[in-house]
Amino acid sequence: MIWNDEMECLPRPEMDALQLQRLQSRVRYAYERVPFYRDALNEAGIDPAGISCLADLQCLPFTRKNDFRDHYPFGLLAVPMDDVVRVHGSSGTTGKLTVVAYTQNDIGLWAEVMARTLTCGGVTRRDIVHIGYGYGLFTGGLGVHYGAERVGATVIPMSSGNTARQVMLLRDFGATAICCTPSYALFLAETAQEEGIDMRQSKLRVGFFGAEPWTDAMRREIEERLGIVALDIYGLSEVTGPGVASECTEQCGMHIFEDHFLPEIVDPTTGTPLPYGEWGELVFTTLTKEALPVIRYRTGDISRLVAEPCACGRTTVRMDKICGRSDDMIIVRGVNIFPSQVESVLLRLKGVQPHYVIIADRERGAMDTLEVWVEVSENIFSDQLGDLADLQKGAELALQEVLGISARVKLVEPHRIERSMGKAKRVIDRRDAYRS
Ligand code: DLL
Repeated sequence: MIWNDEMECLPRPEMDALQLQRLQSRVRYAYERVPFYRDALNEAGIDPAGISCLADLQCLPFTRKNDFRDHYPFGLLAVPMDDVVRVHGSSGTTGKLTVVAYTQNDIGLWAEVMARTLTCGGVTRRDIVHIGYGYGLFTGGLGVHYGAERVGATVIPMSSGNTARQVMLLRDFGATAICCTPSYALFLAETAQEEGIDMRQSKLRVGFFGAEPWTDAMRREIEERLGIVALDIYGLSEVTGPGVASECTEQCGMHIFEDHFLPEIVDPTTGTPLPYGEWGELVFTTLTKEALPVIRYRTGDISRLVAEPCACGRTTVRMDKICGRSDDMIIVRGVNIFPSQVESVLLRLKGVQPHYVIIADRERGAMDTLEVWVEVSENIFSDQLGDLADLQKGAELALQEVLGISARVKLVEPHRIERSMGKAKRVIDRRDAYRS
């Protein structure tokens, strides 16, 4: 089933024409209403009336997270506060909150793209949707909520936390769909197991997971433990929240809702646009948002675009799984490392659990060190010491092969690594202490 087949299956030439018309009008709109965009476009010598083809997008200046921070809290708004009906925010890891705002139409658009997302996984009004994303300033909870209501499903607005109770209610209410971060889905599965509940016997059949990077190996783990189809969903507050792109049940890339969000891939260092198929940083321009239009927003997320049509019938461009954020990447002894590389190695090994943390450190004046802590399964932990030593050695060899540098693996007992209710923190960079 497709929620909006007119837009999601639009032939390419018509989509291009729609995008161009919307781009022209949105850039003019931003220029007229937001001093920041007027200044940036003037400085780049761009007259919005001169945009005549989609390729002209590449001449427009970028917008960055810092621009939001510099105009905190409401300096980038294109409408008066009276027209704003909702505010959300995303804190990131450091610094000020990134504030975003919505008009009534923006909330309607958000519900529409989230309805498309849920329909990508076959959700209908007959479903019961358990929402375990946090409610509040974070866009996850309320974003999914409005989409599920738009579909007409029964919504269980759980938010995050109180995990044992969530497991009980998942079962008692007979939820058929679940939405939360992938790391939290695993925590729910683990908690259910401890309570003696087999989630594979529950009515759950599909999950919508996002808000943090996760690998296909993690997908298989979640699908196996919860007995569901696990889909990847993508979005970010600055562009609207969840609902920018979603996998369908073909599970081969996320369909970007291109009539609202215009994607590009650029070289993360130089900003040069890259062709379809190449990995680089995702950049989005919003085509319809009213309160907070964004032009060429640098997401920091690394992915690639796929143009081939999908077997599901949707014609929209797809984005590959995010392999990391440019600012999540750590450089150890000159080598670039993404947590997703470590995750894909660890989850291939028998006897380890999908709970890990990566620690980069530096002895004063010495070389960088890389350590990976990973939990082992209960039965292995109580096994022979020799087995543990073999497992550790195997993990170190596999990491060396994939990362290209050596990493020390520390096998830790079950539950040693902190569980997250929302976005998991995978990297601890202790070298920060030595940076001035
Ligand atoms: O995380 C919106 C969201 C909520 C998406 C629920 C999906 C589900 P922010 O808090 O602004 O918004 O964080 C956005 O999260 O730039 C990515 O780095 C990361 N992210 C979001 N979805 C995915 C995903 C929400 N599917 C930042 N895979 C983005 C990898 C993701 N990373």
